[in-house]
Amino acid sequence: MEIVDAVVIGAGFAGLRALYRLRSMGKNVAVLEASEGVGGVWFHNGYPGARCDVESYDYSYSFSPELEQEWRWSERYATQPEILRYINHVADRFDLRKDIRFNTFMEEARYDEKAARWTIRSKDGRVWSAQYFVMCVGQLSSPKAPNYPGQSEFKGEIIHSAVWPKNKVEFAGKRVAIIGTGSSGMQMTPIIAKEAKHLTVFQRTANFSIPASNAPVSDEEDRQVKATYRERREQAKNSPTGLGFKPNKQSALDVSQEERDKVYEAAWHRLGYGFALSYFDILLSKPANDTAAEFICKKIASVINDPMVREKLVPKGHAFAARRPSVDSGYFQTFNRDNVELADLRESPIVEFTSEGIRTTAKAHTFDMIIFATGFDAFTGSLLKPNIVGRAGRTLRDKWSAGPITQLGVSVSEFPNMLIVVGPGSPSLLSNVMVSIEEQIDWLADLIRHMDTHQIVEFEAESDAEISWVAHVNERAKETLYMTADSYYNGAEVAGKPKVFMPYSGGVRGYRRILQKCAQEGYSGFALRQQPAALGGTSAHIQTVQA
Ligand code: N01
Repeated sequence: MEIVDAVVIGAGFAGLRALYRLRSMGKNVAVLEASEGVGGVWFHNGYPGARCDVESYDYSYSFSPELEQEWRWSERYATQPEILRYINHVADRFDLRKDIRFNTFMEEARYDEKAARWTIRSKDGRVWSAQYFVMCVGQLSSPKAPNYPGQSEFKGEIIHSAVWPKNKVEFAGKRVAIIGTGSSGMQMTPIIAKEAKHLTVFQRTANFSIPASNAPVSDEEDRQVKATYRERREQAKNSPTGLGFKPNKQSALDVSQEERDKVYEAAWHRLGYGFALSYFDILLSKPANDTAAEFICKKIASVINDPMVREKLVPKGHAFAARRPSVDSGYFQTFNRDNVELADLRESPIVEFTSEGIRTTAKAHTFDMIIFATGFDAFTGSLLKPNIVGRAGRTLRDKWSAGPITQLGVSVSEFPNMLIVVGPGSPSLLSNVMVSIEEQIDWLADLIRHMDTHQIVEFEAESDAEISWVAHVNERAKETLYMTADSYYNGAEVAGKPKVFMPYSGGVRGYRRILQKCAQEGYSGFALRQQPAALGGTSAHIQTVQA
């Protein structure tokens, strides 16, 4: 058994940041990572065209000014290989690998109530004992794939976008199918279309998308960003989504159509995902949203030649950004190519896979390769995969059977000394996740320092506090249009999953204030004990003023 202060699960952006921060506090940390490399979702999602939809300079760590200055991003939106190079550079530069146990899948974590420690077991039988158990497993890390009748009969290759092979996948001369038109499907479509003999894209829901307007980063831009990086970071931290866009305080309904179209036109060419912030009420009011949706639909329609294909590709039936919109590079234009076909799954669902391909209610398609771009069991998938056992044998699966319950998105009652980074109940996927990761980890580190200072051995979310937090998360979600559409934000992506809103929609700035207030109040909503509760310890709140 390896005895450490903290076990961190996952060596993606969150896991490495947690390791760096805890180690700098003198903690002995072991990071358990299921794969053989760092990067998390960026390690696995190596499909062609994979790139970030947050600008490179903002989708990067802010904790080291030296790192900020020495790293040179080559494009406005970095590709997956460049992001993977970056995170590998971080791992090497800060000598993080020595504390990462690769090829180590955490199968079980069990809380020892008397010792106030977690016992963590890997699939291959190794054991760790730690005071703190930190889940940095990501929100989009548990891929989901359909299971159609006859799937195992297919003679060709089946690949999932989120488990992309490390060797180069050849498309030349092949008849390829892509199932799924979320960000992954939309990003890979234009690239595969250029190489493949024939490409069929199976669409269930037509998705909104904004052009990426990607471009190389010039030396002058790089110099400008680096000269003002601190201000840029502050702006990101203080923006609603962590993306740095200044919110427009105007309503979309308070301006003339002419003025609105000008604003939308500018946003269309520059903002990507930030288009949703063109007016403050786009995600709050359906009539305001309709103005944005109408503009986007016209733009999409204008680049598709075939009227029948156009009709199918133009999004309908859900509000813009109520489901995660994509940021694409020529997705819609790709359907003007002779070798590309759109298969509408609402009109003609898949009946079965055959040895030759896919049979829908309309026709039998022949393929050499089928790609599932069907997404993830989001937010809770990876948190519920291992068997996590808290107080009195209570499992997290059982506790969350009706949906995730957390105190501030970071902690769960009955699971003392367990911390979750960018999980459900926090801004997570509704924010620039890098801002959220750094913010939460710094807060968790301060909590641990507070515990050390005051000889506290056990913290635990209070049950009343987490009930209030879940109610608050739901109240904030009800103010928005998020619950008007089925999406992975609300558990609709997996059949049978509880239909509850997962992330916190109150914005990163509002969320940070709540975290800060909690800390200033001596971690209100948490029991802090100098003896484990199992040995009679009671909560001892010691108020501090955070720097
Ligand atoms: O997954 P998705 P994704 N039969 O869930 C369809 C991030 N990301 O991997 O919409 C047929 O969005 C499903 O159809 P429907 C980003 O946050 C970021 O594309 O449910 N189709 C949908 O079209 C993104 O939001 C980047 O009707 C099925 C698609 O598969 C998130 O990851 C790049 C199906 C799944 O879309 C997930 O994106 C890539 C079935 N049985 C991803 N099941 C960046 O740029 C599902 N679908 C940073």
